[in-house]
Amino acid sequence: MISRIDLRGAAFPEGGIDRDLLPRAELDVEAALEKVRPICDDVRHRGTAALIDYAHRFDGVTMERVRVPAEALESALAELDPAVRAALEESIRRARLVHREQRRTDHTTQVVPGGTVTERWVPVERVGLYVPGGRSVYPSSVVMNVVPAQEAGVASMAVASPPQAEFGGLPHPTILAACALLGVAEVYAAGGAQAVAMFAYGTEDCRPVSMVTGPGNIWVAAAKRLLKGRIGIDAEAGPTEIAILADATADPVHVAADLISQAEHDPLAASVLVTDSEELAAAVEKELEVQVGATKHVADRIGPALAGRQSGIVLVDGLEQGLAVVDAYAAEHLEIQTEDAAAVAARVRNAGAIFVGAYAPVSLGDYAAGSNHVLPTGGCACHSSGLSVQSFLRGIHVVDYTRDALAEIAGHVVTLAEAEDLPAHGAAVKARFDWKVPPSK
Ligand code: HSO
Ligand code: ZN
Repeated sequence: MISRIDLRGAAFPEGGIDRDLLPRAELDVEAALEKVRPICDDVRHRGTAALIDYAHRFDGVTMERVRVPAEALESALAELDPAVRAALEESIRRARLVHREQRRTDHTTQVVPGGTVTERWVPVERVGLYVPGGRSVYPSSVVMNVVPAQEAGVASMAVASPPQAEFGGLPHPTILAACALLGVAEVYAAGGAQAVAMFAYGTEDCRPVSMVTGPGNIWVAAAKRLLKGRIGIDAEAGPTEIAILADATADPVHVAADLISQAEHDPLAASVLVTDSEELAAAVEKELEVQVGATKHVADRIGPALAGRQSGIVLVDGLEQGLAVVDAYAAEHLEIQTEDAAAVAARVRNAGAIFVGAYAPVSLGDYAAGSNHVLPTGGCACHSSGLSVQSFLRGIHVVDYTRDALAEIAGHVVTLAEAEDLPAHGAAVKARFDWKVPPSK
């Protein structure tokens, strides 16, 4: 069911191993761009009318308005299963605890007497948060998007989620309930590329936003790529990934269960085990057979995800090679199930989030660890981080120099301006002194 990639005995180059040797899903966002471009243009020009047409075409929904009325939010919350409500409340409480402490404080550096640079952290004024619908109705993703934005101090935020035919053209009721629980009153029944375009360009109902975050399918990713620049984005989310670095001490029952857990999201989801233990690999393979049979979404997601070329068991010679492999892979989620797991985790350079030891499964992070579950996929963890308070802040440099402080550096500024053949740059400094200032040494 799951393939093996045997890297034992392979040379591991100094600069890290070649990513292409490792399994990974291929997602052709570039090809999707051509399809989403006319949709985004249409929303730009026809606004709400275009959104209503696309809801009909893509979601099979006939609706009159895109903005979700306040009463629908209130009744969704009133009807929410009390156990789900309690779990969401605890998830929110823990996420707030963690994200609140991520807030940055402004910092002033005195460069010279009279010359300071302050880095001032300012939240983005208005953001649009996309929450998928259809196969993946995740109220937990509402929490993971809204909490960091709120803790960053974002003043205005709107949520969009696809209209559901089953619920009279509204987004799924648990999504609405989660919004109500978090105090988000501006919600739109819009999905896919058209929802991102609504946020970017604005419509009669929806004021344009400065930034769009949240996971989504390939159409959402393509619209984000297309509109990036006009809006800020968090990342182009791809199919979810779990990598597990495990040795002979790991429990194959846990390892198999965790590999299956993320395969449950998507037939393109990736589940990768990296181990130096042939025995563990064999036991996990056996355990997968047993557990997969007992799970719900076998045929449509778990089966194809585990059998796909994006998943596999990678055999390595030892821990050092295992670390090289997981660093090259840069997984969205990385579990460390080895002896002395915390020490091994501390050596990992590239991962969206790291889960340490036997009692920190990815599912915990998905819902209620306090960490964020909107994380970089597709190897982007080698350069990007998951959603956090920081994602919604901009650091503005505030430069404040007195006359004397400018005079002191004026000579060097003029010299560099001349070296770059930009004499007007130098002149802007000279003009302040009638150029009586001697160039500094
Ligand atoms: N594992 C997904 C998030 C999620 N899991 C939502 C369950 N619900 C991507 O990090
Ligand atoms: Zn998940």
